[in-house]
Amino acid sequence: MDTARLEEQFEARIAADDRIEPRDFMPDAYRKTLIRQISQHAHSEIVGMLPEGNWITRAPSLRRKVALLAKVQDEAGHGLYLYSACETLGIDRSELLDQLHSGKAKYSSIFNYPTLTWADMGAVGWLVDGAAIMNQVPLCRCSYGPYARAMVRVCKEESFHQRQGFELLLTLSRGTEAQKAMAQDAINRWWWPALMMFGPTDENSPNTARSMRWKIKRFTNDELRQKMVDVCAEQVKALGMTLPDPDIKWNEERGHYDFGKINWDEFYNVIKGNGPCNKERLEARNKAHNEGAWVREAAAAYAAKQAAREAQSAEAA
Ligand code: BYC
Repeated sequence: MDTARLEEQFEARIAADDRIEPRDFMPDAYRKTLIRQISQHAHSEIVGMLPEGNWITRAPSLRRKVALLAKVQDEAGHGLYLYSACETLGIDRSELLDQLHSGKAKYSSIFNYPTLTWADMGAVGWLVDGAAIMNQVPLCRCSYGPYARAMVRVCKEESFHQRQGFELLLTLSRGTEAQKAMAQDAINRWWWPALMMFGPTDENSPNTARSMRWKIKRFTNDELRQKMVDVCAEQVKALGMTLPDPDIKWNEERGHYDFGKINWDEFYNVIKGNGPCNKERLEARNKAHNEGAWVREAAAAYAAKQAAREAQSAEAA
């Protein structure tokens, strides 16, 4: 069948809400954009372990430590499902890791900010995982099967992460004046970077229109950002805290909260590699990868030994 006919069939399947599977025909550009998005997503999960990993040894109680450890372990798992989903598109994991370690690949801007106090564990859970859920629930309906299926489990776990963050902030918000101030300071620092997680405005987003047409993305960056503002503007009231934006105001006509201007210069600066922690994050990932070389070598040697044994017993049989 010629390519034009195959592309026509592909478009018809997308229009019918069919799932595209790894062995199905897909246009090159669809494959490329999925590799781009899924690999950036996988890298984000892996780099995303670092800001929280920073607080595991300093958690204030055993219960908090167990919850934080579980959350960080979940993120490692999410990274692994996502690398596997990406590999179904015909790219090798080692190539993806090289792209991350060399600084060529992007990962979420949010993980280039430092976690300065214990309250940041609450703000990250509430706002960063909150933004992640907002973005990822629609990805469960993504047109590419392996990505959509990976997202189902990821979202269940993200929901637990978000609630642990909110509950942590709620506890601080009922604590001493110093604890309340620490919670408010964390919210102030994480609010704007969390809104930037959704990506550039729709008019400055080169990939959105096509990804929406292919049903990879189901909502635009601005639509999801607005949903996030609407949810958080209400939830912050339960904490007795405020969002650091004097322009947040309910707009009856739009049926949404209006909000202030995002500092897009800051966003582009961070994704270009000049955020507060970009260098530190890449160094930490490179160090972990190099120190893990012996594990990969041992696993490969073991696999080769097993394969040789199996070949021997197959010959003998
Ligand atoms: N940070 O045309 P656009 C997590 C890039 S993991 C850095 O709108 P698209 C979690 C974008 O890649 C969170 N780069 O792109 C983990 C593109 O660059 P390239 C990660 C960004 O793909 C652990 C350019 O800007 N979640 O939540 O249509 C602990 C133009 O953007 C960012 C995902 O990855 C950013 N914030 O839309 C806790 C979800 N935003 O590739 C939590 C899956 C944009 O052209 N990804 N860029 O060089 C997506 O949904 C989409 O890729 C995005 C961007 C909405 C992020």
